[in-house]
Amino acid sequence: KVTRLGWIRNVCQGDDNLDDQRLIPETLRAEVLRHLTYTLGKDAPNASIYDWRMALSYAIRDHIVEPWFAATRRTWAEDRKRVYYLSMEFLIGRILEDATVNLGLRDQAQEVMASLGQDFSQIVEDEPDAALGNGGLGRLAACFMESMATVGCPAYGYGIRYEHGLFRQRFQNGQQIEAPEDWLRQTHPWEFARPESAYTIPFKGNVETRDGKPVWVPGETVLASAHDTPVIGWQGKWANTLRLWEALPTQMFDLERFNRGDYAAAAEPEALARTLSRVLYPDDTTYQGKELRLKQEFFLTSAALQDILRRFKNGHSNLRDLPKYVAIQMNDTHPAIAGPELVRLLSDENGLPFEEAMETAQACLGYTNHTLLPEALERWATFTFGAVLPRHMQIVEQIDSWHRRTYSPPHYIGIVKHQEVRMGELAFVMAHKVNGVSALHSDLVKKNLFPELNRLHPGRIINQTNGVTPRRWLKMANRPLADLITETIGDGWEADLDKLRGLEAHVDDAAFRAKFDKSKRANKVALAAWIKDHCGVTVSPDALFDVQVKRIHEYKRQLLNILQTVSHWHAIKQDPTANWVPRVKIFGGKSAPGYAVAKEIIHFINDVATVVNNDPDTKDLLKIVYPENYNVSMAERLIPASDLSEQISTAGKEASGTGNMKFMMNGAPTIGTLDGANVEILQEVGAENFFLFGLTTEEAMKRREDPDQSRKAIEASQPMLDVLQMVAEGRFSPDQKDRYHGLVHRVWHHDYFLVAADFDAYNAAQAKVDAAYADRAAWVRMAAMNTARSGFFSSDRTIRSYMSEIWDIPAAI
Ligand code: T68
Repeated sequence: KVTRLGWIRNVCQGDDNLDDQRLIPETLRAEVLRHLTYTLGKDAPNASIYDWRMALSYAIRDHIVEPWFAATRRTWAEDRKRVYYLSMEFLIGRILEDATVNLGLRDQAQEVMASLGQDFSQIVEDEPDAALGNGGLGRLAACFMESMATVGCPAYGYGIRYEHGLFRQRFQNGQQIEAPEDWLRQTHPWEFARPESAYTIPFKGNVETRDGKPVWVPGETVLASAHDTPVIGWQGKWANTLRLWEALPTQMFDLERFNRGDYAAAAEPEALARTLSRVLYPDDTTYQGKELRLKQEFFLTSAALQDILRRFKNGHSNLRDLPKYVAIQMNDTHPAIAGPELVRLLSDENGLPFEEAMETAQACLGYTNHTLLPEALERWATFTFGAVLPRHMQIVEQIDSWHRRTYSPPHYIGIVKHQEVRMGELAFVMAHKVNGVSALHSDLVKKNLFPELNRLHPGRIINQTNGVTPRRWLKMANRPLADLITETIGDGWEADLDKLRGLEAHVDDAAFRAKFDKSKRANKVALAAWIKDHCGVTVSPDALFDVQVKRIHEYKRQLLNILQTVSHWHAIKQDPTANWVPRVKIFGGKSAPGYAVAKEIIHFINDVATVVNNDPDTKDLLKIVYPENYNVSMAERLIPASDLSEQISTAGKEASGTGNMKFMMNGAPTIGTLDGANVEILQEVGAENFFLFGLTTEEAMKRREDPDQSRKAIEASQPMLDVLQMVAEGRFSPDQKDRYHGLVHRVWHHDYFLVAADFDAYNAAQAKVDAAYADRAAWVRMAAMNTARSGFFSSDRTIRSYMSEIWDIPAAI
């Protein structure tokens, strides 16, 4: 029998022979009971599911702390370079089960809780999602944190500890209603508050000149106070820190006003300061020039940079050495104020000359671009920027003229242009590497987004294709398939996903295929029960589960999907006795609260679902479900149960996509366009295992040149004409027949995202899917090939590539 610390020590020393050193369940049981009793002050007979979850979480957290200390000590001892990942979003989801999986304690945890009369899966589901992000960008940051811990890359994630994460979505008469999310109402057991690590963040005021030097005299200050969550990697060999900042007032409250009886005014400074970390902005891929958002961005960035410099100085004195020990990655332009802020800290506060500060900052900074959509590119009015950050406004001007002086661009490239600060250009100029997130996207970043800057700085733009962590998205979310993989090719694939190629040797073995099919069916049966429970719709696990889950956006074309669904429904009704493949169409996703067109699409999908699901003619052949409040934990349930992955964005618009990779790993072939990382998925899996359709990026651009393109496409397609006519007639809105006239009008006349142009091709691809699904052996083979060839999309591969090509950090593991 090995003690807990002894076990952890063995793991830390790289002893992989865990089997005979497993923590014995009696120890874990005692630890859970100890926390229940002494940390929570609860007696077992009176403990609620919440109490048990907290007790188990604390017990599991204890096991993370040892490797966490070990990793931190080793980083200090070896004086290693660290990565600092700056992101306004970390879309983490639940932590408990993921932590037990990575520690190799999942089965023990289940056993122990059963011995205490508790159901482990219920406890897991009691945990609220940490939803500190909107979508792909935030989830990527979370996958990267897990992969950095897995590959042993010393790293800190820096973000904001939003009191309210992404809103909760409900449907009322088919329409999206937003309600505040409240994950911190219950104690969050995974974090350690670090009130001793706090920094003053200045805002506003003005810049004075003293002794010929600029001095920023702020008009307001708030305090950034740290909360640390350890992030444990696979097998607990390494752990890093996610440090989230909470905004607090620098003065608690105004005692004088309080004593005068003016209680509301007395509490004002506190309320004002706290608004900075109150709520996550729910807009993805659109941008609004709100002052509070700029303040949030500076709050995160300044706190992070002050923390980074403090840690650096604790062991080093020459600030010019900063790039040897510090790599700072900007997750999109949201923390792009890091450029001028680092220059300010190095020059104003530490006395480096401007040009040296510039060089040092650049050598530390990297910038990841996640979008080409013009409406998502951050630009701040110089008026707002200068009022909130007066010193930074001066530094930005200085950077702009330095850049022009140093590189003499043939064309005028302004960071400040038309009275706006352009954050993309700023981030580009301040970074030594700029990366896109898929091969296609990185090409477009060079050609379309920053063509001039790319000519001026050849080699600065590189590609880093996204990835996802296979621990959460396969090992944890899909136990039946994970177990089959281990049974078939042995273990070790979790941290070396290319090993999945070993499955290819088995795809022609009928016995293997039967097991593969059985694992998928188990997930579908579980999902069908959940759908019955949550949506009240009965679906058959024998139907094809066709899934599109992601934020609702015109460019992602949920509208194309639902219009094709209408067409399919109509076709079944025309010929009810034909050999139709039963389908379940599953949608999931939120719209930005102010995005009216996206909200209308949600309403429309729900209206179509109501009609179709109540139609006796198509009863066993077509169902549409749209569960409310899609989030990370719902994704973990839906993706493993999917047969078909919908990745149908207009070519040239989806930077990468990461859901596409999760579906592939879980054995769901893609129906998709040549967009984002779909291109690389197609390349890896082979055209015979992918349902490709639609215009290419170039063709799409060309097509838009014809102002009449959508009308022509519609008039050339009888199915499209039929569908639009049904919608316009009010077939799906009998209570308000003209409800979707606007929607139909837009498809006819303002179809920028080319729904009409791609409709027939999509329809044909869906018919191919039906035919393929009907041939069971061939279908399962195709599904298995998707899993087998998904190794490239592990975020471990992505992180190793960032380490060598951007951060210049060698791997420890
Ligand atoms: C996504 N971007 C891309 N943005 O759309 C997706 N934006 O193609 C890509 O796979 C993913 O990033 C990871 O690279 C987003 O998710 C946002 O969420 C966002 C949030 C705030 C402001 C702007």
